Amino acid sequence: MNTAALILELAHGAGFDLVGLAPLAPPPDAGRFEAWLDAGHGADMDWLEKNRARICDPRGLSEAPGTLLVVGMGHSRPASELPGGGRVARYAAGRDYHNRLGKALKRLGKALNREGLLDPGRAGRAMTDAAPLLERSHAEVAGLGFASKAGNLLHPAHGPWFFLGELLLEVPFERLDWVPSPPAGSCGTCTACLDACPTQAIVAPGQVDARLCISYQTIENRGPIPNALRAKLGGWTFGCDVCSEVCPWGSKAPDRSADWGRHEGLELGLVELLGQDPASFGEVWRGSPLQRPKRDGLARNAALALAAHPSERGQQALTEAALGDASPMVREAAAWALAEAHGDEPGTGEVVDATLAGLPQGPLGALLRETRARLVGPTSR
Ligand code: B12
Ligand code: SF4
Ligand code: SF4
Repeated sequence: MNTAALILELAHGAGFDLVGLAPLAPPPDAGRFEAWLDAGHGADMDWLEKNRARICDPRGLSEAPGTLLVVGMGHSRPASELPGGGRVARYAAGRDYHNRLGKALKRLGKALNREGLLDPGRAGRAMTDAAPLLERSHAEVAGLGFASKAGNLLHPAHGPWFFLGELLLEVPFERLDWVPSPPAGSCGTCTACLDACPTQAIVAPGQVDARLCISYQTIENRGPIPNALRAKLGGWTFGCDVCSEVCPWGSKAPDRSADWGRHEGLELGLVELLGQDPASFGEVWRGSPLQRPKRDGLARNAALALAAHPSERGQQALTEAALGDASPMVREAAAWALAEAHGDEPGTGEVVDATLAGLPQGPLGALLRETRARLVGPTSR
C-alpha cells in the first residue's frame, strides 16, 4: 500500500465515511465563487468577501506546497420537529459538527504524524466550514461527490446529508501519487429542489442567492428578516432542509441519529424559545449549532415561526414579546407574527401600534409600518 492509501485508511478508521485527497491549489469553482460574490449572493457574510483572495487561492495557508485531505461525515437523520411545531435543520439537531469534525481531524493529524506517514509535523491545520476554503469544490476534486443543482455536493450513498472537513498536509500532492475516483452520478433532468425551494433561492442550477435562502436568514442574518420572505419561512426556526429533503439521492442515506444525538434544548417549544432569558442562553445551547444566531436571532425566528403555528398560547407570548422584549428586533418580529396570524382579532392593532411607538427610528419601524398597513384594519380607538 502506498502512503496515500495508508493515509486514507487511517482517515476511514477515524470515523470519516468519505475520504480523498486534493492539491492545495485554486479550486476549479473559484470563478463561480467570485461571480456569486459580485452578484451580491453572499448577502452580509462579509467574512467571505474579506477572504475572497485566500479562498480563490488557498496556497498561502501552507508554507510548503500542500495537499488537502478532504473528509465527509454522514449525518442523515429523521426530520426534527419542535414540540408544538417549528422545525430545525436536521444537521443542527444534535452535536455541533464543527466541534466533532474538528476534534476528529486533529486526532487524525496526530495519528498521521505518529505513524510516520509524513515527515514529522506535516499533518497540520484541521478545517471545517469556517475555513477560507471553497470546500465543495475541493471535495469534488478529491472525488467525494458531484456538484448539484441545489448547490450541495451529493454522494450516491449519502445524498446531500454529509458534512465536509479538511486536514492540511504539508506535502506536495504529486508526491502522494494518488488518483481520485469520483462517484458516478448527476442531477440529470431532475429539478425537484428548484421547484420545492419555498423562496426561489436557487436562482439558477447550482446558484443559491443567500439573501433569499431561509438557511441564511435564520442562521446568519443578524438583523430583521425581510418582510417579503417571512410568510414563506413555513415554520423553519433554524436552517432549512427543503432542497435536501426532496433530493432523490438522499432517500437511502444511512440513519446516523445515534451518532449525533439530540440536544436537550430541542425539548423547548417556540413559545419558550421566544421568551428565552438572555442570561441563560449560552448555558442552554452549549454544544449546539443553535447558538449561532444568538439569543435575539433565535427569539426572532421563533416569533416568525409562531405565525405558521398559531395558538392561543403563542398569541399571548407574541403579545408579551411585542410589548416587552428587550430587543427591538424581537419586538418587531413578534408584532409581525401577531398581525400575520391574528390580524383580524380584537386588540392586535393596538399591540402593533404600541410596538411601533416603542421602536427606535430606522428600518424596524419602516418594516412594521408596512405590516400595519397591509395586515391590520383600523384600530378600535
Ligand atoms: C456560505 C455558506 C452557506 C450560505 C450560502 C450557501 C451557498 N449555496 O453558497 C448559506 C447560509 C445560505 C448556507 C446554507 C446551507 N449550507 Co452552507 N456553507 C456555506 C460555506 C461556509 C461557504 C459556501 C460558499 O462559499 N458558497 C459560495 C458558492 C459559489 O460556493 P459553493 O456553494 O460551495 O459552490 C458549489 C456549487 O454552488 C457549485 N456550483 C456553482 N455554480 C454552479 C453551476 C452549476 C451548473 C452546477 C451544477 C454547480 C454549480 O459549484 C461549487 C462547488 O461544488 C460552506 C463551507 C465552506 N467553507 O465552503 C458551507 C456548506 C456549503 N454548507 C453546508 C450545509 C450543510 C448547508 C445547508 C444544507 C444547511 C441547512 N440545512 O440549513 C444549507 C444548504 C443551502 C444550499 N442549497 O446551498 C455544507 C454542505 C455539505 C454538502 N454536502 O454539500 C458546507 C460544505 C459546510 C460543511 N463543512 O459541511 N451555507
Ligand atoms: S435551504 Fe431552503 S431556502 Fe435555501 S435553497 Fe434550500 S430549499 Fe431554498
Ligand atoms: S433534487 Fe434533483 S436537481 Fe436538486 S440536487 Fe437533488 S437530484 Fe439534483
